[in-house]
Amino acid sequence: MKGIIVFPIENSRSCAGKWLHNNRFWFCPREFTTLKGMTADMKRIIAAIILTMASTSAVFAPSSARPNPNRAESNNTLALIVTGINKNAKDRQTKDKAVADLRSFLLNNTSIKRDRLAVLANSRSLARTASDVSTAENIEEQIDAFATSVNPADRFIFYYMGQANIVADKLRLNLPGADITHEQLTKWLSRIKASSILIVLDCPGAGLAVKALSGEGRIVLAGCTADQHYSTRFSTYFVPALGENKSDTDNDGKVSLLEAFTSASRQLDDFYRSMGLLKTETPQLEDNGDGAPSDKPWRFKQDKTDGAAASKFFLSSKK
Ligand SMILES: [Ca+2]
Ligand SMILES: [Ca+2]
Repeated sequence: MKGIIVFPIENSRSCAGKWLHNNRFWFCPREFTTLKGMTADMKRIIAAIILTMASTSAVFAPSSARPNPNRAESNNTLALIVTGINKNAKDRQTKDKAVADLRSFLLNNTSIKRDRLAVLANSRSLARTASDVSTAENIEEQIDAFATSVNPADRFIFYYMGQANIVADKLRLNLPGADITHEQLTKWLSRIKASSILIVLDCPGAGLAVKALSGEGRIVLAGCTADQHYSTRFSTYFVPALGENKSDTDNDGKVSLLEAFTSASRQLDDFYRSMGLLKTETPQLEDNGDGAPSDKPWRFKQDKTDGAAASKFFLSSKK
């Protein structure tokens, strides 16, 4: 019975320890005896005081029930998907489909709102519907737009799939117009003050950028290592895996980022094995902030390296 208040009549010092206990005021039995001797008017006055205090009992609520001024206002997810130029028609088609599928998944299967999802694609891309061209200027502008609206409790996703190459130890994302280096991207993304950031680079040589992009509260996925320079297929398997029930290997009803990554990695293994090809892409995951990725994060409990944060990161709001 929260809010029952009993009011000491006199000698409050003797009852001081009983004034407030378990968020309630209590009578001191001795003073209760004194109350019996009061006139009717005095009792009415006391009753009025008790009622007034009862109506304001929230004042005495525990601090945990009060609004926390430090609590962030929201925990939305914001996402920027980028795809660059691609001279190989078949590869371009595959990437465009993955971009369209990712956009559709984020809008239909997660809590991401339409105005918090941006897609930037090259002008020939089928994925260009409702998107701007993926120039360096537009990417920086979009990141800055998100940087001004993001709250610390929000999550932010940057997802690049396309072509890239390494020049002078820098990964260059191949975009319409000027390329951008992973250093430029790192600098721009540092403006996003979200407590949880997912960065996916599905492009040749992606592993080179992992160290620079990693950090506290960040999960970085790379489609392949720094030494692998062929076009990657990671998103072809990873994007569908985000929404597939079969990815949910621990049967908790949700697909974690780690489960989707694991499914994509195993399907890639199967693809190269079935085609009799030498595997030219080994996906990497870094989520413990030390800059060194793992290609077997599903072993995080044994290896004590990356995978724990990704196992708790969920995108889909429904199975
Ligand atoms: Ca699961
Ligand atoms: Ca690591």
